[in-house]
Amino acid sequence: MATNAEIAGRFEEFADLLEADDVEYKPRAYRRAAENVRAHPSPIADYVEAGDRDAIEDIDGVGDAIATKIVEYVETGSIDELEELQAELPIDIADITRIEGVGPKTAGKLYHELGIETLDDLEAAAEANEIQAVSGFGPKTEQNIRDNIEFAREVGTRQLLGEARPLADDVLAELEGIEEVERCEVAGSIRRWRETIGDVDVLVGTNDNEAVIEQFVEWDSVDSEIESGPAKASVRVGEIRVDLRVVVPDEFGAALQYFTGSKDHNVSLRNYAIDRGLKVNEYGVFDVSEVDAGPDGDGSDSATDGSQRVGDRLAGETEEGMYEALGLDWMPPELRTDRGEIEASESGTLPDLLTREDIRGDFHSHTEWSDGNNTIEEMVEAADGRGYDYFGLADHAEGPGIVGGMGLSDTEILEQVEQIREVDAASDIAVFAGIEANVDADGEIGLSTEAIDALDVIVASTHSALDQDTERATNRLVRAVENPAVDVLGHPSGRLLNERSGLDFDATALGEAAAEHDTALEVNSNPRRLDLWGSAVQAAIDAGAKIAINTDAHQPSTLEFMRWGVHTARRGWAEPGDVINTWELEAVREFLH
Ligand code: DGT
Ligand code: CA
Ligand code: CA
Ligand code: ZN
Repeated sequence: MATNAEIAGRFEEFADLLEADDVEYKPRAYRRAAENVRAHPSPIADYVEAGDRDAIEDIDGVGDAIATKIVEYVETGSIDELEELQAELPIDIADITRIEGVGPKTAGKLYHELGIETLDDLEAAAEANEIQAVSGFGPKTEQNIRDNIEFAREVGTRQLLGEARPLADDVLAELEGIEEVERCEVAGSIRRWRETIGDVDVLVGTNDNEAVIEQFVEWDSVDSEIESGPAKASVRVGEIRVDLRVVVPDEFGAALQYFTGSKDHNVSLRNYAIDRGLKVNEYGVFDVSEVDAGPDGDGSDSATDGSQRVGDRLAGETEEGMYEALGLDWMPPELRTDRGEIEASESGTLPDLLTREDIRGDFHSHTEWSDGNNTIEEMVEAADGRGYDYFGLADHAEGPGIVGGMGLSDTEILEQVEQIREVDAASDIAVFAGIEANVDADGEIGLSTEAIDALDVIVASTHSALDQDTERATNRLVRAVENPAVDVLGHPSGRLLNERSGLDFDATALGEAAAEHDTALEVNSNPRRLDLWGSAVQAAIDAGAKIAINTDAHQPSTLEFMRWGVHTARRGWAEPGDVINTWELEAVREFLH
């Protein structure tokens, strides 16, 4: 059945193709619908199945015409009108528009002028200098296309964590329901909470492979079987590939360690073991000090058969036992990226990572005052319902990168602050009056002194000029962080996963400035952003900076994004004290002051 993400994807493609065809207004309506469909908390296909048309039209931005198309897509797997448009403009529009600076209109023009349909066509035309000859394009545009084509190719193949992880949770629930399954766990990048996922890996410990594999491939949600064998099977669920591996319960811990990766972590761990006369592979930890180093006894990685089970087996049933046999403390999967975790484990200095339960609040959310869907009261009520102690509203201020009329003027900010004060007085939790200001190309934020004085929280974010070089970008972000009015630097790079790479900057330099000026750096938890990300968080914390994990929610349901933000901060070695959302209200007030 079509997922919300797939439905949203169809409308995004629709919007792009209409725009490429120079149609006005409609693309914007389709994009808005796509965004709300993507963020909708329950499966829309269920409404279609139940014939609940009202529930579909209740989704913001979905009217009669779009609802009809949603029903058509869920029931038939395609939308006639979209297919006609695709026939008229046979462009791989999602691929081509992933190149920064190439939007749907440009893609349409390149198709009409040069017959470009695919990324390959585009690359060939750029190499042959054909693009700069088209009117409205120049050598700079052409060079930009050459520079970005590889990024565009690479990102098309990975899924967002926010889309893949809920599926992985469903797979686990399904496997747990199979009687012959003794143990099961996700592995691979999904267990490490990487922000994008190549495929979903799951592992089962059982004494009856056949029964488990049979029931797995027959699961209702499976769209097609890719392959299956005696100890593994791969299926496709929607756009996501799921790899199942099946092992005996006694080797579950070893397999879990191996298939969790990362590959770099495993390579370092193997070398660490070899130095100590041990061998680690997907079957266990073995003492090979008494074993002749045969052709396969050298700790090589070709763990494919029983010849890998050599020497005395010291561990393998549990993952904790695997690390223990190597003289190491168990490491949370988020840390397994080969950025010093093995050394820290050996010396007993692994971080005491923050958890979901440590979070007491959120500093960055939106209401209908700008582009959010709900009132101030509704957002605060939802935050209260999550058990938070404090909650910050930060609607968009007007400024560079913000659609005209959507952001708040200084006067409107003062009006909104008054309303927020009223809601705060009537509410059980502390409500911060905030704003999301816009960092211009030079790092200035352009708010009036009156507005700055009236506000509790100023989140400053970049929404424009995202193609600056590293030096300029770093200077700009440092300048914003140095501004005494700024409390939090919002989504520092401005990247959109699978869409644009955003600013490249020096995370250590930024972290040092943030530490010096008491400005927190945001981990924006929106699964399309996850900005900052693991390595940048780690560099910032090492430089002494504090982190704020924010959902940037535009409706109550996306306060749930906190899950992605917390795990991303954990990938950056964040301990509770590093993250201001874990602090008590008084400490937070002082930090914001
Ligand atoms: P992905 O799927 O691209 O997001 O990334 P992973 O990390 O899930 O990679 P995947 O699915 O190819 O393999 C799952 C795990 O299996 C990986 O994290 C570590 C382990 N693994 C796979 N290939 C190798 C290898 O050649 N050497 C070692 N040491 N481990 C490997
Ligand atoms: Ca994987
Ligand atoms: Ca895999
Ligand atoms: Zn925002």
